[in-house]
Amino acid sequence: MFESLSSKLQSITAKMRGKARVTDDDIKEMMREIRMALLEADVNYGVVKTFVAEMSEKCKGVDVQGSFTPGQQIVKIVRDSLTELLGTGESKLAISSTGFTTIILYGLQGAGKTTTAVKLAKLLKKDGKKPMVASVDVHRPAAARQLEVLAKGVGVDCYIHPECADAVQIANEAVDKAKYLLCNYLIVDTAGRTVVDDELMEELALINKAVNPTEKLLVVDAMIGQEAVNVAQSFEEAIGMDGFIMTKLDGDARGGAALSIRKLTGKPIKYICVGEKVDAIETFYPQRMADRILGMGDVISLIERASVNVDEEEARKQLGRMMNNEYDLNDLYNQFQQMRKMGSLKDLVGMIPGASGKVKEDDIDDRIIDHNMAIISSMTKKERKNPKLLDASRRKRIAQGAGVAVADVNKLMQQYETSAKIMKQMSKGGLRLPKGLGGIGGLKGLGGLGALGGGGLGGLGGGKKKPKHKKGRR
Ligand SMILES: Nc1nc2c(ncn2[C@@H]2O[C@H](COP(=O)(O)OP(=O)(O)OP(=O)(O)O)[C@@H](O)[C@H]2O)c(=O)[nH]1
Ligand SMILES: [Mg+2]
Repeated sequence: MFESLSSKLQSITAKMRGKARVTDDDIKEMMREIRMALLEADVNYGVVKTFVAEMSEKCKGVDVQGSFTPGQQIVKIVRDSLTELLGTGESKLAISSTGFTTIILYGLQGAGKTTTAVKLAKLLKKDGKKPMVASVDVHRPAAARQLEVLAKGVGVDCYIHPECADAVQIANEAVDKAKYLLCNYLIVDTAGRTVVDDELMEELALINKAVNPTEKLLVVDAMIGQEAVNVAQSFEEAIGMDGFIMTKLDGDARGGAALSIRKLTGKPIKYICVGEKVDAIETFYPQRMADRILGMGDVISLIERASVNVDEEEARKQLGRMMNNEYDLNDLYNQFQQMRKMGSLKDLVGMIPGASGKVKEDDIDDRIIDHNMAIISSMTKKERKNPKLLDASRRKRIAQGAGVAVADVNKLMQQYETSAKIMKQMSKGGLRLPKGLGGIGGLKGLGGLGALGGGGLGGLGGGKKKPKHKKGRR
């Protein structure tokens, strides 16, 4: 996410951070570099101009006597300004006082509405709510079924009426059905449209009236860049909007849309989507995003993801086993499984402070976890319980069974040993995860993250390039 902008801003701020004295020229030079980086990331010109001007003004007041160096203070100014640009505070979803909250999702064709409807429903469900999704897309024949299939996959109620061609009627039916099922959230997925299609815009206005939404959210594809601002303005004029859900931030969107949209429309980004999977949605927190862009990592998002996706019961069991020094390959297998649930390794690495930039995207191959799981699956029960049994001939057999090279089996065993060592240290109370991961130790849900310190992320390399397995690599 925002790789190019992020790496530029990181190197600009790194230069500044160490400075004990900062001259006016230093600040001028930094502002020039920041302006360039933002423009290259496709941030709106006007936004960049005011942003940089305001920031320069704030830098003038830097206190040379303070407990932080001027360089550090300036980095903090950059971070705060970026946070402000992204929108202050968390943009919470509004809740209806009636106890029945309706959310309508609209946007251009292919923006990700249907996928997002289900992602959002899943998020609400995890939060103990009872959501229902409904499709009022009567224009694309397969649209309603697409929603139905996705909703079924996450165990969320879904209302569709494929035989009916009247979107407003379906919207009314969906409201009735959701209330009948005692759902407290209804998420309405609408047909994709182009902004120039007046007929579809009128239909949307009518659906809007029928549903009387608590939240009108525009789903925008980050890849369309600054055009998102025009799209937002058209929808705002036609039916109004309360905020954005920005999708496809996992792609090579340069970030311009996310950084410009709040200032130019005054509307907050409420969620961001970072992948095709139903879990790839996050509440948008401006400060955390600013920190992620500036390479300060995003440990809090990581923690949240871990605590939502990691099976607590499983984590507790593993912790107990670790304490008793019983950590074996079954446990490592379970850790891989937990990591799978947390999402893609690329996303996870991006959230670890200091890790982005040091680990190259190309070196991260999500298939490595599958390979490792296949290797462990090819072992006998006895071998999994007692890894010491794994001599050369057994390793050869396992490699053949898993369809990998013996070297891959060896690598996994090395990772296992590192993990086991860490577990042992933890059980003695003297946990020291590899540098940079220290902050993640001590989390609840540690069962899954234990693998990050040892076996899991240690094995990031793989796939196309033969990984150079450096010790302590994250
Ligand atoms: N990489 C990535 N792909 C996404 C994301 N969100 C959606 N997609 C993909 O984008 C494509 C379109 O998503 P849909 O949810 O069908 O989009 P839609 O807005 O409902 O499309 P229409 O109903 O045809 O207007 C699908 O292939 C999704 O898997 C995301 O955050 N990241
Ligand atoms: Mg759709």
